[in-house]
Amino acid sequence: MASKTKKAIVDVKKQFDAISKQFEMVQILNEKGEVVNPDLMPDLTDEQLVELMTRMVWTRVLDQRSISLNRQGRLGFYAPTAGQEASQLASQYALQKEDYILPGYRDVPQMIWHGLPLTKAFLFSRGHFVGNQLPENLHVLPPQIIIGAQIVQTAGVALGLKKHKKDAVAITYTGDGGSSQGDFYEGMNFAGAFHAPAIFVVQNNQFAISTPREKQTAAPTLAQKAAATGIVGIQVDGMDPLAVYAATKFARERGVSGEGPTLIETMTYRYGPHTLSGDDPTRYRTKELDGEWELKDPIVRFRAFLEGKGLWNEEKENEVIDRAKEEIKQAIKEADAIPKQKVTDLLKNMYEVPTANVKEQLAIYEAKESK
Ligand SMILES: Cc1ncc(C[n+]2csc(CCOP(=O)(O)OP(=O)(O)O)c2C)c(N)n1
Ligand SMILES: [Mg+2]
Repeated sequence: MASKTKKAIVDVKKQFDAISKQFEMVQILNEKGEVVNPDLMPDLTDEQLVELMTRMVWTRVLDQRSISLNRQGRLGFYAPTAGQEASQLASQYALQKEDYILPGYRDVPQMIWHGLPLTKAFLFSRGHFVGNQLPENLHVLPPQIIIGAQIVQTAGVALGLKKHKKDAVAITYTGDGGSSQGDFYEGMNFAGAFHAPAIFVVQNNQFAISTPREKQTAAPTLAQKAAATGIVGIQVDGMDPLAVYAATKFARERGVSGEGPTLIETMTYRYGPHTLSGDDPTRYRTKELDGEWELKDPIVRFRAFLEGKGLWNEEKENEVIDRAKEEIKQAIKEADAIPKQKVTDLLKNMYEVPTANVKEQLAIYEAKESK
């Protein structure tokens, strides 16, 4: 029932409109590869622009090859990444080596470009413990499977960086679905309260498995979820590598200069299924929707932009594709050469000091494996 007061206690439309206005999507490069927001153009050199494109093309090949290898039974868990290259790689490109990445299961490409050997990525996919033994100087954590858990962990890592006076940030990635989790708010709230140098990237690929973004939350944008915890929120075109790079660079600078955390919502799309474990996107997405997003493709628009500057051509792209295929072949070979995981390997990796029952099981499996 409408109340009988002379004036509404709040102008609902005005409030919602005012909020929406503040979180309008930032774009620098449009779908045709034209610069539409020159004031925000990041100061990347020609070499850096080419490097970013190279990484995106290389990673698209990795995605295609990973899907084939999975179907041949040569890889295990795999969450496709095609469509999300700008969101994933342009944000990582704005980081420094000393920054920590706390990835989700779809974020293996950022780990690779931060320095994870590809062989390790393949071993992770196979569930092999060596895949989670990360090089000491590599500032990444293993991919998080529990939705949203990495947000809380990122708040902690970022606070640690601040307390140790490091010139670095902790960046984490989650999905649109992840932004509906309790951990998401807790982590952002904590990081906000302590002005911790954290960057929360919400890769809004429009679906949490089969659940559309609209059914996840009543909030018109995910970026505005930052406001309630007193942190800055930005929505960017996640298919635009320049916008993603500029937003992440801005967030990093804020973080290291003590201004606190930033939330970046990247508007993106995954072309493939959720994972390769039986998901069928044709049951919850239309061809029309897929088609709309394919027109926004990050590689297509960046290619057009770079070709316009005389920095890219078909020959260059083919070289990158061939190199990627060769490096992938080599890394799979190396992964195949690692001895198969034994039950005792798993048990030995449970605790630094095994508990009594783990010791007991170790003895049983050592006996079995020695036969
Ligand atoms: C706490 C928790 N609940 C449920 C799941 C099962 N689950 C795995 S992926 C997923 C959807 C996540 O969607 P989103 O955050 O949008 O990320 P995307 O896969 O689209 O990148 C769910 C519900 C889980 N892994 N963890
Ligand atoms: Mg999603």
